[in-house]
Amino acid sequence: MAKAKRRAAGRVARRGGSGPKAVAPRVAILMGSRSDWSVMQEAERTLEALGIPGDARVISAHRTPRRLTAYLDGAEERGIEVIIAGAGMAAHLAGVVAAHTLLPVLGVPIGGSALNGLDALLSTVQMPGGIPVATFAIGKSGAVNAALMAAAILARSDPGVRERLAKFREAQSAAVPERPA
Ligand code: RP5
Repeated sequence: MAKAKRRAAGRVARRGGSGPKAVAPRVAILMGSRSDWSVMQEAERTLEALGIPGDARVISAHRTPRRLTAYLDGAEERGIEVIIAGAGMAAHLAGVVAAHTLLPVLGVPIGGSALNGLDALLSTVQMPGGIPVATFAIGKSGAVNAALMAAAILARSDPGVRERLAKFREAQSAAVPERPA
């Protein structure tokens, strides 16, 4: 489906309404557990700041495998363009998601485990050749950067997102003081 048509078709998909805020999500924010939300919320907040509708879901590769395949079936047709997947411990979520889709998958390792997220980092980043997962920093920095990368991907074909991303960078630079005190 053409991009403009897809967006128009999905405009009522979110919140099931037809009001001005009912916009089809373009970025999926998946997480292996509700306990990941405090980290993954940073991805949602960052996307919101850039005016990009996200769709946050708890989907576990091992606890809810059917939910995973059901969500990914037709995700592209529903208007999803990028998938962010965050998980902790033996974090196979991003890899399994990537195996089910041709959409770009951005992996966020979640910390808080006995190994402080090193387990999740290695599980996410060490994909064997053939199924790529772009992997970000452990925790909130990774969630923010995954959202910014999603925006950069969308910005290639969306001048509005590109402009908002440029403004975000400008504001970020302006907020850095020249002197420490
Ligand atoms: C992973 O196991 C989740 O992504 C989470 O980070 C971790 C622990 O999950 P809970 O036991 O807190 O649900 O699958």
